[in-house]
Amino acid sequence: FVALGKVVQCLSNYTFPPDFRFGVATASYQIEGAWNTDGKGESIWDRMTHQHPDFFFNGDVAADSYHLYKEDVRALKELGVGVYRFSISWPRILPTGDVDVVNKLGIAYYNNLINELLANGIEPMVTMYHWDLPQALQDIGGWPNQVIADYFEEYARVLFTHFGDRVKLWLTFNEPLSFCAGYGEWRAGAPGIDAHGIGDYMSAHTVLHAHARVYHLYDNVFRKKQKGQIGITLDSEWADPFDGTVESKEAAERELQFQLGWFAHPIFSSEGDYPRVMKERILNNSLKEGRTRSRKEVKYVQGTSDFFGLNHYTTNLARSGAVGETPSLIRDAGVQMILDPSWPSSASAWLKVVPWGFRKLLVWIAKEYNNPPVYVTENGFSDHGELRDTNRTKYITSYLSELLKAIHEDGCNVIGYTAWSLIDNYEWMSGYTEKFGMYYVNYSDPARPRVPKDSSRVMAEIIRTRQLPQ
Ligand code: BGP
Repeated sequence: FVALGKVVQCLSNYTFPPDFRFGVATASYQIEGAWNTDGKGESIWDRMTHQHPDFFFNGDVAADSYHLYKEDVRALKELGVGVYRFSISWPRILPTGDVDVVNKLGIAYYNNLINELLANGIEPMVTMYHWDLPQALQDIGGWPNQVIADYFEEYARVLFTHFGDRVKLWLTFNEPLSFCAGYGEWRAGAPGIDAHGIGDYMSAHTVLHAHARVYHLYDNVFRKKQKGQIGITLDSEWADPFDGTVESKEAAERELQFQLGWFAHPIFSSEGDYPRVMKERILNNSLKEGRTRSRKEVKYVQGTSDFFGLNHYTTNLARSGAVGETPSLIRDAGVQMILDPSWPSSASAWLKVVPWGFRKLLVWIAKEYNNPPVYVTENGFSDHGELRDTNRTKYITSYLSELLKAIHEDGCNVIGYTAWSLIDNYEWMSGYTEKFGMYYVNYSDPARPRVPKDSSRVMAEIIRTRQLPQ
């Protein structure tokens, strides 16, 4: 540890506030495996990875956490985390997406995991939806179809009923920007359909409504007794102006509104609804073909989050310019995003190490949304699986250093941090080639032991001392 301490320099020596929560994060499809075991239904990721010619990898077995969850908890205990963020697989609980069939063995699996966590003094933080939609619901249209909100509410009711006595930290959705884009043309991912145009905008309507439905359900039926908190995890890069021109500054701001404001503005802003700049640019284009939102709907969604979950990894430079030819979110935004070649890289082409962007984003959120409690639900670094993962350590410590400055110098209300990720897992677009884990998993060993990397020891020390290594 001392040797690693020398590698990371100029880190902030502020301490983490006494009630600041530390943890790590995972997601069901990326770690559980057991894709068709014990009555689990098929998800859109099962279907796509099995059928789409571009996908060579899948999560059929993954880290086999369905069987090895006690190994995960052992690693969590070693890290000393207070919180474990994981997601529940909707089709493992409701194989067809519908409450007609509740899979008892699926309920038992999550009960076991939750109980094992609590027995080890670790608080569960549960994401209800981390992208594995039951295929049966995709067959009726998936997220662009507003009826999916009804199903989501009923699914959430099952979760509150079975787990709400012990789970007090809930996230409805992980990164709606990413999975709604799967119905547009920004980023390939399940359902892997050839969609373009307005599918992403229509999905966003459904997702915001579904989120609010679940928030109100909790308020009306469960909150008094269960006393938990409901949030949503949004993702955003920081967009920094490419140069000093007004156009670039406006482009950077526009990019933040299109990435983060799209979902944050309707829920967290005092104004409600989609960001003004978004509406201006798309009202006569894509959104008109989708559905605009009534005033009643805007009110229904506003204020429906007890905290702001944030996934942040990297930064881009933004400048104004035409992107794409067909109507799409990217074309509507009209921003070209550029990576500075001088920024250190990870194993993922999109992930550059730009710690100062993290602080700027936290300050932007504080200003834009009246300083909400922000829970950083993901942040992490990819490599090829080295045990001496010095670069991951540098990434995590330098980003945490900026987070500390945001708290102590900028007054940002950041309340927790769950790093991505506990273990090497199935990464959506790169399978098992890019690794984010603090624990190594040997995927050619059927026992899949969790082996600590150096970064896990540094993380454990940060959690123990509540300070960065000096
Ligand atoms: C986030 C997801 C995570 C995780 C991470 C790494 O967007 O919420 O599930 O996968 O990104 O990205 P990727 O898997 O695309 O490499």
